[in-house]
Amino acid sequence: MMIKPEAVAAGQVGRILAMAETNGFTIVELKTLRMDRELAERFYEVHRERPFFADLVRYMTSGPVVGVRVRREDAVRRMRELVGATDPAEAACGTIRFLYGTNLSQNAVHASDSPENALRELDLIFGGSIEG
Ligand code: FUP
Repeated sequence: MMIKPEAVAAGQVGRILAMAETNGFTIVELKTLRMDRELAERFYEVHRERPFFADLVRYMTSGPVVGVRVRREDAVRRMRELVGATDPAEAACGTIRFLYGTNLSQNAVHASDSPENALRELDLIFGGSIEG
């Protein structure tokens, strides 16, 4: 998962990490970084043709983000459950986006949507894999 700029700026990193831990995820690796345009474009390349792409890249490069590598059985599906719907206004009560998201484009966190994308995104942020 990744904690997005508005949530980092609002001081919500600790609370979001605590929610992951409380819900059974082990935090394996953390990295605070400022994405440059090239990295943000690669991270969201599936959305390159979408009308919101330029705004998305501008937002994701607007301040530091926190990359979070977690471990858990069925981690991708369960993290997406914990994160909630893309639009915080539609996210279920108690989800991270319900609690901390601002709007559809500033929705507090990113969560990988498949194991394949998780590997690709982890490689972009952390570079390479780790044991175990
Ligand atoms: P999700 O998998 O829930 O993060 O959602 P998507 O992959 O559909 O979208 C990725 C990001 O693009 C969202 F987190 C926010 C942004 N987005 C918009 O800004 N506008 C939209 O209409 C859809 C997505």
